[in-house]
Amino acid sequence: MNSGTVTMSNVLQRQRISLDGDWNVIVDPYEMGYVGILEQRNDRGFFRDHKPRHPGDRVEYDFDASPTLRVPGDWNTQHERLHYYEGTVWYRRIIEGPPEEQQRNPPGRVFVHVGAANHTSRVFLDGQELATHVGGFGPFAVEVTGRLSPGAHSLVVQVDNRREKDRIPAMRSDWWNFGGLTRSIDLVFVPDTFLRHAWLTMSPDGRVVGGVEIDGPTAPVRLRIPELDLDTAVELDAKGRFELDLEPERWHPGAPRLYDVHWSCGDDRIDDRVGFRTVETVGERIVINGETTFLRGISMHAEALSGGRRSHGPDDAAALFDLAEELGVNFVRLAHYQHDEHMVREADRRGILTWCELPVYWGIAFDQPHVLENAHEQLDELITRDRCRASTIFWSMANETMPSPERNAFLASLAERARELDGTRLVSAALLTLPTADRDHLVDDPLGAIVDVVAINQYLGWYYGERALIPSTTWSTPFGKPVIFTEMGGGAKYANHGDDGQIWTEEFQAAIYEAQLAMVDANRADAGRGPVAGLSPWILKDFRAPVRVLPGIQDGYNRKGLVSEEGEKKLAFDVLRSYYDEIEHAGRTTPGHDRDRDPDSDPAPEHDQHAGHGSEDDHR
Ligand code: GCB
Repeated sequence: MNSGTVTMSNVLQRQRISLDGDWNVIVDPYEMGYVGILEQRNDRGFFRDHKPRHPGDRVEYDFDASPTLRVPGDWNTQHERLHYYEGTVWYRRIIEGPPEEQQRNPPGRVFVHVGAANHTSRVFLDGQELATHVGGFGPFAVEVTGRLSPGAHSLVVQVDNRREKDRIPAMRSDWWNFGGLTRSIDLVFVPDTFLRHAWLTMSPDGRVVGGVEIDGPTAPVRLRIPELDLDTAVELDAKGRFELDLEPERWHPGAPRLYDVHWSCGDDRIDDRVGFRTVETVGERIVINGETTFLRGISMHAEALSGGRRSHGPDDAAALFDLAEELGVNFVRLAHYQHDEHMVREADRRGILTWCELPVYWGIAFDQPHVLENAHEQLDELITRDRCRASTIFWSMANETMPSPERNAFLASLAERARELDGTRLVSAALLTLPTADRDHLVDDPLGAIVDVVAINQYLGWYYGERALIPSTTWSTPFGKPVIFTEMGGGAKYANHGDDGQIWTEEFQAAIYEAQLAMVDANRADAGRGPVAGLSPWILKDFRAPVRVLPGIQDGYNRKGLVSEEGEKKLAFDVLRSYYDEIEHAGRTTPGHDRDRDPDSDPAPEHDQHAGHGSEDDHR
């Protein structure tokens, strides 16, 4: 699992030198580049970045003469011959030391920070192996303090995206296994003592709570929020947590109030923008800042709006959110793995709620202790990075995992850890549902007892179920918790028109949405009609998936997008937009909006929770 790496939050706010740009690369499908560090074989050991010392010196690689790949970026869409490549690529960049920032007095500390490298990577500086990181979507940092003396230094990162049974995700996923240094990489400069983590958020009861983790000789921590007249020494408990007596204006979906927040600890300074809101469940409703909130959502992959490449950075984030906003959402599901930090920061600025997810997806080796260990590492990276973002209301542990004692224990352990790291947000996981003969679905996956919200993926009208019966379908759980449909939808090729009985047409897809939205409406928790507290249909945009092979229709793309891979809108986009528009405007006057009610004394509206559910056999 990970070694030599640390987590570090607020990196975007820190003094950095970007290492983005062109890196020389060696593609190494047969794993020739890694030999034991003690084996002095300069012909291999690509991490040594060796140059021939004399005319007869045999060195069978040469980074200087090797091609380049852009960082950040996936390799699959940069070179035709790497389109389907799964294996190792060695990245090399020369850094001139010491960077100006390091010439300060005192010099402080330097880290290499990697936004994401899919899937497993090793970091080497001047031929020395410094760290291994496992997990393709989590950020990590490697300390290089004292190693960047004057002159040129070779930074090498080995990135390997093979699918393995004991990786997370494992052997199969319905998305492209983009390899590479897919997010930004930076040198980060901090003083000897610095705040590795510093976060503030609001607990469900409206208290402002937070925590810090100090790295280096300890020093007092101060916090300033000028707009709230706060300038205080922070009193930490034994776990580094604290509470403040503050009543900030609330950050609200659609009205995102953010405050300038300034941290200091010794010589360290961090400036952040932070919002405060409460989120809780009350019976089958999701309540934000005391108001029942119906989640008008959409699911997204981290794929750019054009070109079918892995998305990264602020521009891609802005483009994806522009489109989601056009749809009228107040919520996005960032599926199926940890997205770029720019996404949740953009969501904070726009007032859009987010669901953040781990890639614990299909076929995970739940019985292997080292897999659980890595899931914990990935969870820690996600939560420590984003627990200061008001937009984030869900930590999702998994997607579509089959109940078994090992899986239940694995996910229960993740839920416990998530609540330990951040007890202020909702914990969930998207559950698989399968066809039933009955129109009344009971979802009784034992995980329902652990999560705060029962998230259901269902494909009525697409993989199963008669479209005409969808509107009269009901949903219930034995858990008395909110239900959200984290997936629903169907495929259509953009500009393929026909009647709504013709599969792959825009009309067919739009008709599924019509039927599904009628069902959602008839089961809405905020209107007292059932347990459904929101939805995030599958999916905003057509996305690359090697498992989607139908020629002329799929051609390597999952076609369930509301827009094509180039952002062209299909008919279903408007169907969903109209529904969201309608409920947003109706919502202002529904009795579900209840800022003044006391949630504790206000049970969920009555409905026939267990009526006529199917047999055990209907569910897996
Ligand atoms: C699912 C998965 C998602 C797939 C989708 C589909 O249930 O969670 O990753 O892409 O269905 O299109 O089949």
